[in-house]
Amino acid sequence: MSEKTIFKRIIDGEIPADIVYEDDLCLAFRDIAPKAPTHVLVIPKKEIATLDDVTDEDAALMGHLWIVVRDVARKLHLDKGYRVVVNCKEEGGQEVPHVHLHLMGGRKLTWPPG
Ligand code: D5M
Repeated sequence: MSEKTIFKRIIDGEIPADIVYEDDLCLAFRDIAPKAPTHVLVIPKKEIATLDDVTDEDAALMGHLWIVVRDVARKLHLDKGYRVVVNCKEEGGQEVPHVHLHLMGGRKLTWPPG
């Protein structure tokens, strides 16, 4: 059996996280290595490794994550704007194999990313 990911351990309460929002379907917590003054990860509680592993049946869940991103951005006063990033698999720069949305804001972000 494969080991739990770090995010599954956060979901299960085995390691601490700075949680900013939680409901039955998802969790939002501050990134441990922030790339912007505000950097939050929004993750489904369902274990899905990558965006490439999302199925049609996950459509409502994935839509919910976007609504949570919007609400967390409002809660954290990112009224000037923000960026949402999903890294997918190796060439996309994904390190943790549990799908997550990066919500970043609090400074002027440059484009394109590296
Ligand atoms: O991004 C994975 C992100 O997960 C990366 O920005 C660091 C963050 N991370 C890793 N471990 C933790 C813990 N324990 N708490 C909070 N944030 C964490 P990726 O898109 O996979 O490269």
